[in-house]
Amino acid sequence: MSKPVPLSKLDEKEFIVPANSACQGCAGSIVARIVSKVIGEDMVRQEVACCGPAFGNITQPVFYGEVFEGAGAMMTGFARAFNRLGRDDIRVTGIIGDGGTTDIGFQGLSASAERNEDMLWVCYDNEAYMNTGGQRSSATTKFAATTTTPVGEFSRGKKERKKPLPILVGVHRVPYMATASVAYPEDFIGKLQYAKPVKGFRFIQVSAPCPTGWNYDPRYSVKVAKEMVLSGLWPLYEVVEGALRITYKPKELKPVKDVLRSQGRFRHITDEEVDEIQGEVDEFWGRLQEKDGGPLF
Ligand SMILES: Cc1ncc(C[n+]2csc(CCOP(=O)(O)OP(=O)(O)O)c2C)c(N)n1
Repeated sequence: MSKPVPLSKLDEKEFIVPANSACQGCAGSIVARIVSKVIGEDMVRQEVACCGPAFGNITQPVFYGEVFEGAGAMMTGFARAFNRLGRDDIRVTGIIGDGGTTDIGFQGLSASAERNEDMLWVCYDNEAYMNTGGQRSSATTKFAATTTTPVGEFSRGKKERKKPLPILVGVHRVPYMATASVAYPEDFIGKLQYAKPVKGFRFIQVSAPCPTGWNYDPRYSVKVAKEMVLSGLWPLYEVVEGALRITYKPKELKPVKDVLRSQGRFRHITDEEVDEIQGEVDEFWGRLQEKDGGPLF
């Protein structure tokens, strides 16, 4: 089980180069910075055609997969090759967007998880295809306005619910699965440190708000991420060998209404639509609490 690790315990060495082409307030770059500091010199990372190559100006070796759907296959190949060379010290680590994870990369993710390949897959979840202009993904929250689900006479934003990817990965019974948030770096660092030496498939999905796609002031990325955790829109939990544990329990969940309306992508939603999301959040949080400390299924 992971334990939160204070920021002060983090290695001072930086791998991410300050000058990069991230948008202002990019939370994905916070993810890349933390992952590279925790995994350190031993990291060889996988990127695909996400925003990652723009914000992840990292000085560790990278193998960049042009093939957007190919992260799982590429990481499998590299993990096995390093293993064959006796280089078990090298951590094959993906820093991959939600489109490259929950949609286009899903078959490779599931196949790698099923084969328990030796890799750490970190999904920075900005809830859309941001690199190509903010199109919806299966990780987009219901009712969000995106460039392919605009709000207008015939559309109320995204029609479908967010895909429950952490649970889907968890049911593969992989050695480690967790959710994390850029607003809770100590929890995130603890999870990375726990996952780092584990052999086999490890997965962390990190909430990484995107001011460009979500339409809020870039200075508030961490605040937005924090409110999502405090409202239950983004619960923090982990599944270790099939056992679930909530890693941060707000005393009482904040109502989702103000949290949603502070993001431009939800500015249009009606009270009924807010109630629908609130109902789903309450139901999921209830289920997590029931399962806390026991098996995921
Ligand atoms: C098979 C395939 N489909 C579509 C694209 C076009 N494409 C490149 S980047 C991208 C969006 C990536 O979204 P995501 O994985 O969520 O990462 P983000 O851009 O948000 O960092 C898309 C659709 C592609 N390169 N390959």
